Amino acid sequence: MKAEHNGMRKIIHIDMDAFYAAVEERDFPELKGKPLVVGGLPEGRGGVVATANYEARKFGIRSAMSSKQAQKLCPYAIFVRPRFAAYKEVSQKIRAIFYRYTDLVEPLSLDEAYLDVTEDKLGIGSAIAIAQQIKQAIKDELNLTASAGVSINKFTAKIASDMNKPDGLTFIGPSKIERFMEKLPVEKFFGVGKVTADKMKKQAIHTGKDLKKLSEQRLTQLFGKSGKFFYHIVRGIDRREVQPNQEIKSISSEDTFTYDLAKGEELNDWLMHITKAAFKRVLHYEMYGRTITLKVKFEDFKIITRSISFPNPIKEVEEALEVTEMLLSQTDFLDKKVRLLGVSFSNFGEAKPRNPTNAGQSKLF
Ligand code: DCP
Ligand code: MG
Repeated sequence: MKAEHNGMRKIIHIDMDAFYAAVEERDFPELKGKPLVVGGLPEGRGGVVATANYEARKFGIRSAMSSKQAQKLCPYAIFVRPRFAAYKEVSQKIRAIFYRYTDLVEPLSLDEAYLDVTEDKLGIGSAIAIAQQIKQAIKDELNLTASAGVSINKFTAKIASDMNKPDGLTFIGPSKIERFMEKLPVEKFFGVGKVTADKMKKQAIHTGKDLKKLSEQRLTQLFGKSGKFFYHIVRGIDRREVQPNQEIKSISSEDTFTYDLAKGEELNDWLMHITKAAFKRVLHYEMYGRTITLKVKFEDFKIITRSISFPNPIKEVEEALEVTEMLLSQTDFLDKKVRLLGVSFSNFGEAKPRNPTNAGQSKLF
């Protein structure tokens, strides 16, 4: 058992404000104060909005909306393409700030993380003070703003961080938590999508207060495993722990075929397709491995893997395609057909020399 203070944890949820857009405004100050959309350009087909700054949101522009619709809502909005490398760099820097206070950091995305500061590294003690310091460091060192939620569990910390955006700091303490949950509309509950929300409304469940009237058994009956979670969460109980950074060890893609394939042309086409899909992920994460592994599952369900490592990371898709083709051609099929092919990239060591656990100790930026 980990030491806990009266069993009460101190959890912070941090979420950057209008993240991609804020980085663009910071790096290109001429964009400041104008409605800004980061995402596909409206003239390009199928473009979607990744995010919009708060000026653009006034017009109703939201993430995941088509760029076309966004342009209709605000014809004067400025559209810029995302610069993932820049966002990733900021993300690493905010994480380095978090690690100054605790190693229990669970990133949820580039701009969002849970921190367990029940026992903080600097002995500050107050989770609110830590959240303030983190926000200040993000402002001073990165010229960006974040919103923080402070509470005794992940669920309420996350809800809290969203309550006073942008640049907010919201504390939901233990004495307020149950009343807070009673007022909360069911849509805001973790795991409640549109379907579940509709189902709840049919049962006259609109808020936490309504949920609280139902027994654990009834909730489980209605909503399965989530029902149990709802029963506890509405009473302010969420025991999910902050899971420290699960480092990505490999990036892969695989496909099971609808019918088994023999060695030959079609298999090579699939291999090319799967290699490209895996490499697309590599580009997304910008994590270049030095090892490529080919996985082959045969019709008798036997799995073999073949890999090859290089002194330098694989940075080009052509290189990856050449390697996987070679690995496949060297594989002995023993006359068996193939059910599945997979390609993975690993061994990111060289590409990521920075160690996040000590990155926060000194001023890196
Ligand atoms: N994002 C995306 N596509 C989505 C949602 C988000 O590409 N459908 C990207 C762009 C966002 C970033 O992820 O900047 C973070 O997502 P958030 O939901 O935290 O949104 P923002 O940080 O942009 O705004 P907010 O101030 O509401 O947190
Ligand atoms: Mg955000």
